[in-house]
Amino acid sequence: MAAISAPDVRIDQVEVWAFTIPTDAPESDGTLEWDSTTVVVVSARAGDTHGLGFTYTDAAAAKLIEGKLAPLLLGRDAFGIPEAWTAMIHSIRNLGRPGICSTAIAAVDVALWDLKSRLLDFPLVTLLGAARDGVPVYGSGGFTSYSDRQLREQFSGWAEEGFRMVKMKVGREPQKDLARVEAARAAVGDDVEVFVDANGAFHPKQALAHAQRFADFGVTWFEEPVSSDDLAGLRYVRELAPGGMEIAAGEYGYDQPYFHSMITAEAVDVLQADASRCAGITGFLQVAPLCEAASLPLSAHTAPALHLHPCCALRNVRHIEYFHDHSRIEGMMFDGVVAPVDGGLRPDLERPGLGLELKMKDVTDHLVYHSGPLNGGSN
Ligand code: SMN
Ligand code: MG
Repeated sequence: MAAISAPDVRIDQVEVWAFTIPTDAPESDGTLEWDSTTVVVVSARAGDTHGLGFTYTDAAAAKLIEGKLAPLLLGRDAFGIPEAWTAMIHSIRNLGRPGICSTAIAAVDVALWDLKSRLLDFPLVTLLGAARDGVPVYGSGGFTSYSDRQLREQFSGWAEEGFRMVKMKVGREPQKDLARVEAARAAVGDDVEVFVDANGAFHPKQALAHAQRFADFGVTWFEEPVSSDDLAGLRYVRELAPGGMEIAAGEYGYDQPYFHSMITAEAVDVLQADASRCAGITGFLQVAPLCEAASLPLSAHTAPALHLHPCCALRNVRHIEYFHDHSRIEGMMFDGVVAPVDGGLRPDLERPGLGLELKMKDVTDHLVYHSGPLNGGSN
């Protein structure tokens, strides 16, 4: 029997950029304010083919990729993603797995998946194996810094575009939350689900009291009602929250043990994971079976253009968060980003990989770091 062997294709160049993009308005949630978002973009090249990856993080991740991860990749088999991923995870042992290191690995891992599918001329979902042809999205914004008018305009706009779910921030000024949720409900009507995200702003009993009042406006999703570090508090709110209101968390998960702990603590009804944080598509794909084993749905946190293909390869993804900042930035930075239709996203199967190309000239003013082409060393 003839053995099937992969062609010998080696990664021969890596390049890294960081862009810092100002928000289009002041933004805050229950526990943080921000005025810009930094995107780190990686290109991994093998001969004439390049793969593109990105993550939302600090520019320090770009430096880390240049100094620590790129030298590990150069000369390596472009088809051997698990081997490259394992080497990257090993290399940051003494720096700490959560945080910037995992976001840096994420950007590289996404570039490697994109490269592999481009080398084979497949859309990434086809390489992974499609489980579905699209994924519902929920519009996410409703920042605590928004006036009622901004909130209503954003939410009614999404409802008119066909979104069936929208998420708003709560918890900064708790005394204003009920009126804000009431305004949100009025803006979207009765047929659109309203989600709230407190980003850990409440204490457990305070969260529970809010959950009961939010239920009067039909809120069906309460994200991070208390700090995600307080698994017992999350569980308390989950168990006592009104029927029909799901408790969600998981956005600060960088590795499998984190997600496993959240699941075994019975802290959530829906687990969230973010491939741009949990070491890329490779890490994200490892979360789905944990959820399956616990009969929990998985929801992709932010970065819609990054999550679309992997989510179409998974049966148990409930939805993808269509986060205002990221949908705006991805449209600005990349050609090939698909727009939501009828409240969902479908990958463009005419394009290989993730289907994205960097529109460098549109973002060059926001460049804060560039490694230049890296092709030294070999493995
Ligand atoms: C969030 C926090 C930080 C960055 C992006 C999004 C937020 C969410 O908690 O879930 O939308
Ligand atoms: Mg959140």
